[in-house]
Amino acid sequence: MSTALLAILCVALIAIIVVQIGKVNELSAKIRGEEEVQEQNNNRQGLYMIVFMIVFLVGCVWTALYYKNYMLGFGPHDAASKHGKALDFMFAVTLLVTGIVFFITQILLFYFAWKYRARRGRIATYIPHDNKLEMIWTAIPAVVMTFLVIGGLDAWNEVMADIDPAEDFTEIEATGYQFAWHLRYPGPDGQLGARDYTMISGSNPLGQDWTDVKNADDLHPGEIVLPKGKKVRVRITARDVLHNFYLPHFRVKMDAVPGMPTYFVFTPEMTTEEYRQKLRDYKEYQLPDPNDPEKMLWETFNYELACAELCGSGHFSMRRVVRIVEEAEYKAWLAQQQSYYLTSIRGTADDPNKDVLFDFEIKQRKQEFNDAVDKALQSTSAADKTLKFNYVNFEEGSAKLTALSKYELDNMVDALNKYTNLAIEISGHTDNTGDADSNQTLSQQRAQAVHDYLTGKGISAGRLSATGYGQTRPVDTNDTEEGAPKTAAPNSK
Ligand SMILES: [Cu+2]
Repeated sequence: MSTALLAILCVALIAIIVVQIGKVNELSAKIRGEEEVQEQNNNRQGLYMIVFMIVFLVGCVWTALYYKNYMLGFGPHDAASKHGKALDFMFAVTLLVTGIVFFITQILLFYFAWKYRARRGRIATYIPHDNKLEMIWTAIPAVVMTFLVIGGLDAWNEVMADIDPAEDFTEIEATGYQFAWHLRYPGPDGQLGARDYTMISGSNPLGQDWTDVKNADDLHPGEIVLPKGKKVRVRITARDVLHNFYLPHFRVKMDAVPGMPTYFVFTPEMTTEEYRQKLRDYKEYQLPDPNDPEKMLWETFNYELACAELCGSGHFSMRRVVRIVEEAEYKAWLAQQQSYYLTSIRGTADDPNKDVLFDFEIKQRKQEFNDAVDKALQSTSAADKTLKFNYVNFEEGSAKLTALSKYELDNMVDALNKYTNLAIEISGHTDNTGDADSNQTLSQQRAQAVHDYLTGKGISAGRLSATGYGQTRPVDTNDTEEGAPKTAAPNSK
């Protein structure tokens, strides 16, 4: 407040001085003659021009140096991606070229104002038109601009180039909505599954088509984690209004438009940790973090994803942390992520594939089963020797096997064919709802159904026995609707 008052007083004072000088000039002009005073005045004004030029240009250089750490590509604001460095370089070249022009024109402007000030006996030259001059000051800027524009186009084409499918790259997807980013990573298959906006629902935020097997392993992580040094292609889209996918440290910025998928390809070149170590050298980052005073600002630094399109009242909350890590750490992180489909959709009412098994599930279940068989054969404990048919089910209140049960039963057939001296007891169980006697009968029928399936596949009946235990020995909490998991207890002969 007091500074502002002081500034106002200074301005007022200067104004008064100028007015007073004017009055003195008027008075002395009357005494010494108008012309002489006018000439002195012109000389003084010319000198002021030169003084102003020096102060102004020195001020320009000083502020540019003083604030250089606030500019992209300088100081702590280094680009963390390959193309980001190219873009920063272009900015620097443009700044240099326009800077040179700026200094030349400013110096000439003030120098001429001084040199050609009015003097006694000097008459101004009148030049109505000069073709040569017109040519020169059109041609030089045109040539310089051409180089800058071509350089810019070249950089643009390089930055916007799509990926060659033969290249090794990671593809992720970011969907903006009010007010967050929903991220999607391809699972082990490396491919993102199909989407359709009409399929968007509470349980299907991205409208993924669950009948597309590529969707089965897709991940929905809460943060962006990417490996250093590998090309990333980001598919960018929006669910409601315009958003903008902005990674300032990587010089990535692209609109997210509903109904019009866009993309951006970039290669992160510094891990978060490396960037922090670099920031450590700058005193503006050697201050305690206001949110975590135990740590310095450079220690708590994170790359971020922001929305760069004012998309509504919660716009600010679209920030997400971006972590760049070494390849090994990335793989470990990826291995921890779980498929959205398998954890949230598979087997629920929203699953259109309830009656089908995916190839990878068949393989995975076979592996699980074979491991259990191997364990049973090696172990002496009764618990290990009891194999549970996790995926054999019956229709409700009946001994009719469901269609999907055959996969696990076929695994059993394979195991029996492989270990020819293996014999098993098939035990049938039910839950304890309903009448004990009928449960007993049902469990016996169900054990028999499994027995019949196996003999139907060529296993000799002599190696199998089937017993119903009713509800007397519940195998586990019956979480299947059919209510009757079966156990098969292999006995080595
Ligand atoms: Cu937004």
